[in-house]
Amino acid sequence: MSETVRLTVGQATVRFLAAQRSERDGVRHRLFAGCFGILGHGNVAGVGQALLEAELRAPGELPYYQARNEQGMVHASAGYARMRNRLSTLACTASIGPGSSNMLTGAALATVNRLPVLLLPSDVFATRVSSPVLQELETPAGYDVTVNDAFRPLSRFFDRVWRPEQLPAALLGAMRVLTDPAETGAVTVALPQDVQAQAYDWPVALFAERVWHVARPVPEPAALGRAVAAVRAGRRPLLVAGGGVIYSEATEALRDLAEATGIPVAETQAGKGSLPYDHPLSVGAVGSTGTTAANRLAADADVVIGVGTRWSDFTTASRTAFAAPGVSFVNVNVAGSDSAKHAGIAVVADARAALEALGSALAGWQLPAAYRELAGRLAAEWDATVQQAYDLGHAPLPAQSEVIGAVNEVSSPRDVVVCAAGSMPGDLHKLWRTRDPKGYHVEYGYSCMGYEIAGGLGVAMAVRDAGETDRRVIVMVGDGSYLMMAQELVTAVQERVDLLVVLVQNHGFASIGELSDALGSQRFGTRYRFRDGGGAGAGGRLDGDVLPVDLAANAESLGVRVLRAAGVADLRDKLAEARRHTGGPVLVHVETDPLVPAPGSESWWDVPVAEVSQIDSTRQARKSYAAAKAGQRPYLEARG
Ligand SMILES: Cc1ncc(C[n+]2csc(CCOP(=O)(O)OP(=O)(O)O)c2C)c(N)n1
Ligand SMILES: [Mg+2]
Repeated sequence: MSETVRLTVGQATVRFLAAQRSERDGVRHRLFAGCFGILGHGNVAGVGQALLEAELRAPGELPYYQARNEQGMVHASAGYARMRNRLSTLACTASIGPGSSNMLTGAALATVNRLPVLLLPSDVFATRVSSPVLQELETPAGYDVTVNDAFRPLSRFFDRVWRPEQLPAALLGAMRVLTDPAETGAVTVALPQDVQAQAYDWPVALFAERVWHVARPVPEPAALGRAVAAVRAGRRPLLVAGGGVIYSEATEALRDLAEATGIPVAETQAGKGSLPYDHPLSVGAVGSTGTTAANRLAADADVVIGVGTRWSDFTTASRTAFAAPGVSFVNVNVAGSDSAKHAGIAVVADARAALEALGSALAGWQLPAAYRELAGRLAAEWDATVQQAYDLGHAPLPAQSEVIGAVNEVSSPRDVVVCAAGSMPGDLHKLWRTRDPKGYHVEYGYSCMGYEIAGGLGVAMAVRDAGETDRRVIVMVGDGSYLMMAQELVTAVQERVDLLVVLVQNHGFASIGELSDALGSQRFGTRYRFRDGGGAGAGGRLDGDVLPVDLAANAESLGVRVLRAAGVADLRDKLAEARRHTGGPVLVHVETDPLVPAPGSESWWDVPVAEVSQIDSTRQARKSYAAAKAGQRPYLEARG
């Protein structure tokens, strides 16, 4: 008989999580830096009790962090995981019912962005003795269906532990998926509330330190050979760096390959920072929110080498960015599904391993100097455009590009800018001068309003845990996103986490307003205005006065230090002051003019316009839409 220890399912889960490690390149990390939670009757006496025992028995082994909203705690965990290149994350315990279903949006975000998070939603009684319990979803056609089944399509692994005996296999399966770079995302282990408190005799070996080796799969020689032949045949190749380059810590290998061959490098949102903005072969953002430098090279490229990218519609400009007849793709990706996109040559491998292998195989081969010079010239032109946008001098309120410029210029090279939704992600993609591989953190897989502050909290916790005292985490958030979810500011106050928030107040949705305008929908429903037309109730339109909200006062009321900036010069001073603030979150509030767009990308994004309409502006927009649509390519040409 092997040695056993008697613990509840909750206690066993917590003890197991504390003992997990990840390892890559010989370096070990705690797989779980802690456990976020909001306690309710579903977990207070189960996982909650277990966290109390852990805190008393071995303080710091799996610290408990109290969140304000379950969605927020999943975002924070995803932000943490991204900052740590997916080698470390947090677990999230939620109560049954709404506590659990509040995590669904966070689960989707983590899975879409391929970021590991462990979700432990509580569930209905396994015994069903007193069903229906509070917050139980009763499905007449099947009593084993609960709200937690909604996690199944959003999770890369899902299990429900109806009996203690099932726990070890569920946990081991969960860890494997969390640490697999191709499969990772939200991992959900649902824990019925009675089972959490149930005791069982566990083998002691379940709780031994366990190391999960994060693989760096090498390319298959034949696949590498096909890729090398395609690159050598290219006259105008372009490399597109995605998030995989950063997670794999492949930025040096990328730079070496670019410098040796002269292939210019463009970046997706997740891949921004793969090269410093001023590297001679960096042409910056590509696609719908790209630079004219990257987009002009993309339009003429004959071979496109994607490394660690999912080829989202923003990257391909809805399949219009790569316009040369016969353009072909080489896809380096650790996930087979991504490597097969656009009928490309698939190289299923870790980004760093593949870039190093490509570098060796292409040794001695390089493009003519003229192509390098073209890339450099286009990049310099774009950089001048960026400087103009930084220095616009728009009055009376500044343009958003000036705010981005001020934040960029006041920040230090290792600072991390965090954003997710609104007009800022696109503007940052175009305009932010990234100087460090981890300096740019824009969540644009799910582009989830409300990620900014919660995700930024996770990033700042990761920076703190890594002892990186030379970095500040700067969250850029719009008023719409702030109103969607700002409450994790209180968690930052509680944990004394240094977080610098720049709140850009433009009284509504500048992004969707501009999009609406371009699509003939006249900015309908995108401004935060009183309903006009007299009195309460329907009848009038939302075109009255600006609403009297004061988000700076709101932040102050949560215990945040707040600085109000008036104009760009004052903003610089306030940002410099805010950067010096430590011991908790600080917020700089600035108003901008929502009607000043960022410089154009010479690109497109497919958002369908009404095919029939009584409104002239819509009919006009439909005509332009049809014309742009004609440029769309299927990217289906077969390759040897
Ligand atoms: C949760 C969620 N709901 C809706 C959207 C669609 N959406 C994208 S941007 C945006 C407006 C964002 O407003 P704000 O944060 O003020 O930024 P601004 O557009 O003014 O820059 C909306 C509604 C979204 N991305 N996420
Ligand atoms: Mg706004």
